[in-house]
Order: sequence, then C-alpha cells, then structure tokens
Amino acid sequence: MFTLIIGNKNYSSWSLRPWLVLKMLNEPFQEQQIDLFLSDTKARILAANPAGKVPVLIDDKLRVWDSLSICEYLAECFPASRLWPDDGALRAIARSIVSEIHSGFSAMRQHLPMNIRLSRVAYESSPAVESDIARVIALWEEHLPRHESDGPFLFGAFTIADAFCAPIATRFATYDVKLPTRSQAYVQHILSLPAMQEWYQAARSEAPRQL
Ligand SMILES: N[C@@H](CCC(=O)N[C@@H](CS)C(=O)NCC(=O)O)C(=O)O
Repeated sequence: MFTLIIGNKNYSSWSLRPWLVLKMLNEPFQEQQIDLFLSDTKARILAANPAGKVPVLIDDKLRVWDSLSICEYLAECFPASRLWPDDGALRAIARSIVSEIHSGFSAMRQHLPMNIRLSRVAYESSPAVESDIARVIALWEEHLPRHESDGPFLFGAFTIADAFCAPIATRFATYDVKLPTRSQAYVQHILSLPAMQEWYQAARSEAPRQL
C-alpha cells in the first residue's frame, strides 16, 4: 500500500494535489502528517525526504518527492485511470497547464495562501495578484467549455490538471474572488467532491498554527 506524507491540510496546497489524485483513484493509502509549524518540523521532513519538503509518496522501497512527480508516478501506475487526457494534443495542453501552475503564480501563492478554515476574507490586491487570477480564469474559461459535454472537469473527466487547480479553487473560495459563471461552477464542483469535503473537514479539525 502507498504511504503519502503530507503537511497540514489547512495550509499545504502542494500536499492536496497527490492526496486528491489518490482519492479520485479510489486507491487505499496510508497517510502520515507532519505539522509544518513545530520546532522539530524540518528534522522530521528531512528524515522523510532529503529535499526537505512534503509531499512524499512511499511505494515499498521507492520514495517519490515533489507533487508533480508523485502525480506523474501515479499516472504511470494506473494507466487505465486516465489521469492525463487520452488525446496527445490535449495531454500536452494539460501538462502545460500543470507545469504553469507548478512553476508560476507566485503572487497568488504569496498573497492568497491556502487557508481552508477561512472564508470570504479580503486579500491584498496588486497588479501581480490580479494578473495571476486573470490567467487562471482565462485558462478555465478557455478549456471548460470545450469539454463540458464530456464532464464537469477541465478536460471533461478528472485529470491531474484538476488536482493542480483544486488548491486554487480553495483560495478563490477563501478570498471570495469574483469569477465568471462557468469558473464559479467549476470551483463549486471541485469543492463539493466527497474527497474535498473530507479534506476540508480534516483541515477544520487541525490545531491552528502557533505563531
Ligand atoms: N515543489 C514542491 C514544493 C513542496 C513544498 O513547498 N512543500 C511545503 C509544504 S506545502 C514544505 O514542505 N515546506 C516545509 C519547508 O520548506 O520546510 C512540491 O510540489 O511538492
């Protein structure tokens, strides 16, 4: 059985991505949590991953680190689950979106940090933040209508792209970001997934961060 080492569910957006993929696969896995805000946090993470970050996936003797590599590994373990679109061109687009999210959106990450417990709080706007938000909306408004006859996810059926959009959906809910109707429906769909409800419930019952 896989073990997934994650951070606090309230804050760890990187942890949510592979956790959601495993849940959507319906794959049983053990979860180990490392509180990211304790004095021994770094030592505990380093013991799990010399790169010093969570999430980490353990599969027998293999350790896979970095949320994108973990999702790619799961896509290879479960080809029938189609965690990437079947069509080669769509797969390339899905991978481009995932890579863009993985390596970009630093203003949104910094000024709208994932915080599941909060809702409808104000965020500090800036041209960089608004440009990140506008880019996400543009991606969603471009791709959702193309595949809506195949399902409610970005490429119709659930893919890794949705797992990468899920933490963004939580941010848009937390900070009450105004969205076009289609993007708002996508956020609602993601947040109402049973797996996301489970994540929210667990995040709400975690101890608040000690500053
Ligand atoms: N690129 C990495 C980033 C992971 C990351 O930044 N994880 C944070 C938690 S959300 C972390 O481990 N922070 C602890 C630290 O930096 O000491 C990934 O995608 O997994």
